[in-house]
Amino acid sequence: MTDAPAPGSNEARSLLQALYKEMAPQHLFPLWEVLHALVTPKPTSPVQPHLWQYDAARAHLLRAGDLISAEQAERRVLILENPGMPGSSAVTTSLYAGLQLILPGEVAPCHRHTQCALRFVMEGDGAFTALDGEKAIMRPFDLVLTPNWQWHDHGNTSGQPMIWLDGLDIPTVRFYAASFAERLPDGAMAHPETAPAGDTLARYGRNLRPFAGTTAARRPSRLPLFHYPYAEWRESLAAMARGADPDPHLGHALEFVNPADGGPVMPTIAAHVRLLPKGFATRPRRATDATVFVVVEGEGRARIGDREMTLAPRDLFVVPSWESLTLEAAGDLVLFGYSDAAAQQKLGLWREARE
Ligand code: GTQ
Repeated sequence: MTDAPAPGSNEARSLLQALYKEMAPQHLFPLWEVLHALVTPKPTSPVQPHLWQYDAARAHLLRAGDLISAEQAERRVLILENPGMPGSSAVTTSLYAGLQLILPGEVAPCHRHTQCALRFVMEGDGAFTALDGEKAIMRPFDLVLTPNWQWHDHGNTSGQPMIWLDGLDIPTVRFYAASFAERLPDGAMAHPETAPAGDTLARYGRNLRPFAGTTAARRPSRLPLFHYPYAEWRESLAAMARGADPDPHLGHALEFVNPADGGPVMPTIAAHVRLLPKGFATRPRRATDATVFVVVEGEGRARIGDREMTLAPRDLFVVPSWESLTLEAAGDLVLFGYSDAAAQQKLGLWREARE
């Protein structure tokens, strides 16, 4: 210690390099070499803005449909992988997105897992997701939830192919190393029916709920509702748009809520819809929740940082954390979006900035 060189001198620097080399085999590393990359003054993200044109993705998915059955695949899905995170199967650092195809007559076998999932219907009408043995009949642009550890199977008893967007928190669960998954015992494909389709919507979806502790309280009390039909959310947006000016940063926006607590739809995932009237352009806004969007209706443009994208119906795009987003509606533009805001808000991390 006594004959140590002056800190910052060339001699000290070269001794430090020698120290790093000696420590490395014991898995010890100096924080001061990496601190500024670890604790950054603002978010840095590998996630890149990206747009997937629906028609191109759909063509590939239908080809896969000729080559592998839903049963063989367990889930026949094309992953929307972020170009900034090759090999990750992730669309953002915390979320996954995929397009799932079920052909007429097929079933995707029943399973459950610790990942939370949402389904947003892209095309087709009349297939189902069954949650703990209750079917939700899926119509275009319906939102259906499969919260963690609840049994779910999908099937298509309609006459047309059915495609929906799967949004899951797979990267989040991977981060916590908390993935568990299982199939129904004895190779069973479908969960036995526990309630008629629409039962949960009737009991919990109309500002009503069964008395706690009674036999009528069938669903988990902390997250009862799992089907948010397009016909309902679209009507709410239309009524809003008739009655008031759009918010300058969001347009007319509504978040899907869990009726049990008024919070986001699942512990890790928040979802919303918005309507931008024809000719409206938002002011730039950024937020820490990277968001996956689906164009439900209309045409327009998105500017994400310095990237410009043309939006057409059913296209999908991703906005990274803390990139500024501006949207312009050429005709009435309706978007669905999901993000990890639900998790970030619980952790005290979520921020936004409006210009
Ligand atoms: O339907 O349960 O896209 O478990 C990825 C993993 C869908 C599903 C996906 C899954 C599912």
